[in-house]
Amino acid sequence: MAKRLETRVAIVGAGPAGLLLGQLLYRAGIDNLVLERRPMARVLARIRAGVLEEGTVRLLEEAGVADRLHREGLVHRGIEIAFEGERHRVDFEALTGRRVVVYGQTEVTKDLFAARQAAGLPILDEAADVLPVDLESERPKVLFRREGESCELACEVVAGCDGFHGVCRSRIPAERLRTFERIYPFGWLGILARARPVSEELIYAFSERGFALFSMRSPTVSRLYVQCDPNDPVEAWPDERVYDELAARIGPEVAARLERAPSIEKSVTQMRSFVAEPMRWGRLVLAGDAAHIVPPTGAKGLNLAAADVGLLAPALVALLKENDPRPLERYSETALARVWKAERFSWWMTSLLHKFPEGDPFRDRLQRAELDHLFGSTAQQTALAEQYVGLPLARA
Ligand code: RFL
Ligand code: PHB
Repeated sequence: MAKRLETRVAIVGAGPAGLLLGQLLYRAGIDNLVLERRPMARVLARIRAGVLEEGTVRLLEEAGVADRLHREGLVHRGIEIAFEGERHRVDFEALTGRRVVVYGQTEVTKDLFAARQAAGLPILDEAADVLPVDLESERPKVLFRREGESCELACEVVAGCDGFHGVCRSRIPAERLRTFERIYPFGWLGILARARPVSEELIYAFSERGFALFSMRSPTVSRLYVQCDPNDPVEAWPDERVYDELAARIGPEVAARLERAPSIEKSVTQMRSFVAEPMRWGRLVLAGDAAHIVPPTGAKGLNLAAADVGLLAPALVALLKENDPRPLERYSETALARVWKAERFSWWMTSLLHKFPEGDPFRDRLQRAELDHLFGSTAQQTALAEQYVGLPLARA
């Protein structure tokens, strides 16, 4: 006999998408339950994104979890792009009147988790064999196993916030699901280190040796990335090699300020673009990485997840409190229109700033021309800036 549980919205995944959705629904008075495959301590320790758009910050405010973000987040008014020893600033504030905030996804997740705990709302972590069923009915269920018990969670909507490797997307019948994918021939090796950032702003560097990114988490913690082979094991990148590459790719002036502190985290990320359509099927909705992936160059992944949730939460409120299914019926189309623009931007930033290993001289010349054009053109810089700070959030 399975243990029976009940809620209005079953949220699969306790990443930023799932936790933010849970918090927005809770504040709207809608009961929800979060199921997570990993131990929560593991989820809370992940080091990922670092840049928040203003729209993401607004959603975190709406969710009531922005106090620490306002205290500790670093407001950034622009970025620098380095090429052949020269740095060019893209001034977001002058070009768009807007800014971004540097505040780690790890901290966002911690803040959301703390708020959920303070409200006494459930997260069932270490949930195994999670399987949403009956998604075409108005009473779907999520089956799972936990602490040796079979469980059955009855609900009205299943929110698939279970990331790229989750189970929810695969519950859309293959003949209804269309996917689009591009895998890039490189990855990012990222380290976190207790070292003062080399600059107050992020520096994206392109060089013949490949891409490098100088980011941060605080005035005393640096987050640094170098383009690498996507199959490189982290062991191939001892700290000395990482720092040597960072230095070689940025040039001597900035390299002189690089503090070679031991890394406290190190990982390799494969670069991928991916979109699944549609983002709703029956009473299953997808949000965040469960529906789409971008390469991290444009800092869009977490922000896209938040934008989906910003659209989804009011659509679920309309359905579950006002009995109006129309915003939810429009959710997929509305979300995808914005998703594809962020996909295009992330692909463009990635293509602009990485060394493509195939050795296509025509492509290489175009890339240089594009960088040269960007540095000399206010119009092109404005296009970059307005997408980096974030396109307007849609309403369903
Ligand atoms: P997550 O964070 O992957 O969370 C999904 C959760 O679902 C759980 N799960 C399951 N639970 C139950 N049953 C199952 N069958 C399950 N399968 C999976 C997982 O354990 C997990 O806890 O997805 P979410 O919430 O959609 O959030 C998306 C973001 O995490 C992601 O887009 C960003 O991290 C991407 N990203 C960046 N985004 C930005 O906006 N700005 C950045 O600067 C940025 N930098 C980055 C990044 C991602 C990176 N990596 C490592 C992929 C830099 C890096 C290096
Ligand atoms: C980060 O700080 O982790 C970061 C910043 C900007 C990006 C990607 C990652 O484009």
